[in-house]
This record gives sequence, structure tokens and C-alpha cells, in this order.
Amino acid sequence: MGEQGELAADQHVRYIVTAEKKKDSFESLVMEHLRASGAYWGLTTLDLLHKLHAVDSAEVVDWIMSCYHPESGGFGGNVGHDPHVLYTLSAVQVLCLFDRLDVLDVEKVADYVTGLQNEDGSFSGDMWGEVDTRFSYISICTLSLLHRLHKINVDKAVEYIVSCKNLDGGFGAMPGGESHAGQIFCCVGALAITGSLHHIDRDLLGWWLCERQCRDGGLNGRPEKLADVCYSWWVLSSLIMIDRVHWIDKEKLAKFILNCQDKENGGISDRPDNAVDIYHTYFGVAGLSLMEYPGVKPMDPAYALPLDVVNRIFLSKQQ
Ligand code: GRG
Repeated sequence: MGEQGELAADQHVRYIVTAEKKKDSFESLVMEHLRASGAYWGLTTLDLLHKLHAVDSAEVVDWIMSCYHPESGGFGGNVGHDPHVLYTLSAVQVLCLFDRLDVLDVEKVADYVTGLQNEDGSFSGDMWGEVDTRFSYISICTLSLLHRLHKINVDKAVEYIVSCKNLDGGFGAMPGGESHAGQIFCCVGALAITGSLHHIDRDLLGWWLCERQCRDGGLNGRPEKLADVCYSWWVLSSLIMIDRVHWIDKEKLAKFILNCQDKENGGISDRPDNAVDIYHTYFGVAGLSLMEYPGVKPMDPAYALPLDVVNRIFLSKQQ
């Protein structure tokens, strides 16, 4: 991959840092309701490119905490927005990047997440009750990062995820739901974090996942769909967790991602020549990280954070 060394890292850093400042842009308008996740995507990309110091950490931590709801223990996607488990994970991930979990009332946040587990082991996303395997992953990942996994019924959580496994080896959003690479990441990630990967038929799932590689080198999320840069993350991370990543042509995938860059103004799009956004910029760089692209920090495929951040959390003494 070396000779392609053409990741426009400096431009991507500039794109992320300035995107944050353009408050009236189209992108910041469509991002309004999920700004906490946008912060996680942008800041993780900066960290992967060794440029986290380009932002003021105290300012970011203050802003993240202004999305916190002390009554419930959850975080909203923006200031004044209702709490949801997705933004709670994004907030925790951002605090992990800056090594600032100390600002949290960990027990309270963990209780918020724990309270979303249902009788059958599944998780709702918020008080309104929508159930999805995304929320199983998000809850398990959040609690694990906070060293509070013991607060939920892990066996039931695993049993529910396994009930969403399909005959093709993949997983859907609910029992009987179509296999989709995004949901597969969630289910495999949750099983990896809980030490339950033995429930997976690695060859069967690995085959389904490697079939996601299209002629153009990019990966799609399910059969008959177009490739999209974000699946570089959802598919590759899953393949790594089940030890089948060598079934993908990495060279062709890296080329596809690099062809989706705006090399002048920075940012990465879903596919070549489309408009860039922060979500695809993150998942493009994250995909390159999983392929050990030079100059990009390695990532943990289950926690979706840089490996050094995850090591700091799990190898540090205070629990
Ligand atoms: C910490 C990385 C991280 C994630 C948190 C939110 C979440 C957990 C996971 C989302 C997983 C998921 C379902 C990803 C897929 C997103 C996506 C591009 C969906 C598009 O679906 P369609 O049907 O697109 O519009 P396709 O590509 O199938 O045509």
C-alpha cells in the first residue's frame, strides 16, 4: 500500500477543524440533532491523524457536559436535546479520547444505560422504547468503557443478540431482520466485548462479509447495493474480530477510499466525486487505520476508538 501514500491528512485535519466553526453551513444544519456523534467522528479522526491537540480539550469537554441530563444520567445529541443512548456513547467516547472520564458521575450514567435493558435482554434507545441491536452494542460498549458491564444481565443481552442471527451467518436489527453490515458490526462488537464470539460461525459470516467487496474495490452493506466508504469500517472491523480480514483485497479497498477524498479542501465522501462529510471522513480514515495505513494510528475494532485510548482505559489501575 506504501506507494499509494496519498492520504491528504493535512487537508482532512483542516476540513474537520474548520467545519466545526462554520455554524451556518448546510453540514452544520443537518448535523444539528446529532452533534455529539459528529464530535466523536471528527475528534477521533483528528486523534487517528495525531492531531487531537488542534482543538481546545477544555472547550470540548465543557460542551459535551452541556449535553448531559443530570436527572436521567443520559446525554442528548446537542444542548437542550433529549437524552438517548447513542449520544451517551458518543459523549463517553469523546471523554475517553481526552482521558477525562473523571468529569462523569459514572454510576449515574451507567444507571441510565442499565435502565434501558428490557426483560428479553434487548435494549431500547431511549425512554420511547425503540429496540434495535444497535442499542445492544451501544449499551454494552458504554458500560464496558465505564467498567460497569456487571450492572446489566449480560447473559440475557447475549442471548438476545444471538436470536438476531440469520441463516446466512449475519445479523439484523431484530430477530428475523435482514443481515446488514452495520448491524453485523454491532452484534459482533457486542459479542466480542462480552467474550461471546463462540456464538459466531466465523467462516459463514466471513464469507458473507467478504462478498461485500464490489468491482470498484469498495464495500457495500448488503447484496445488490452500491459500495460506500462507511462500510470500510463496518465490514473490516467485523472481519478483524472474527479473524477473516485477509479475505478482503485491501489494496483495492484502500484505493477506493483514497479516490473518495477531496484532496484540495479535505474530507472524504461516500463514493468518488460525491460531496464530502464528516461521517464518511471518519469512516474512511478509520477503514485505512484497520488496514494499517502508514501515518494513521491503529484502532480497536470493537470499541471504535484508537488502540492507545482503549489500552489506557483497560490497562490503567483505577476501575
Ligand atoms: C461507535 C462506530 C460506532 C457506532 C455506534 C450507531 C451505531 C453504533 C451503529 C450503526 C450501525 C449501522 C446500522 C450502520 C449502517 C449505516 C448506514 C449507512 C445505513 C444505510 O442503510 P441504507 O439501507 O443503505 O440506507 P444501503 O447501503 O444498505 O443501501
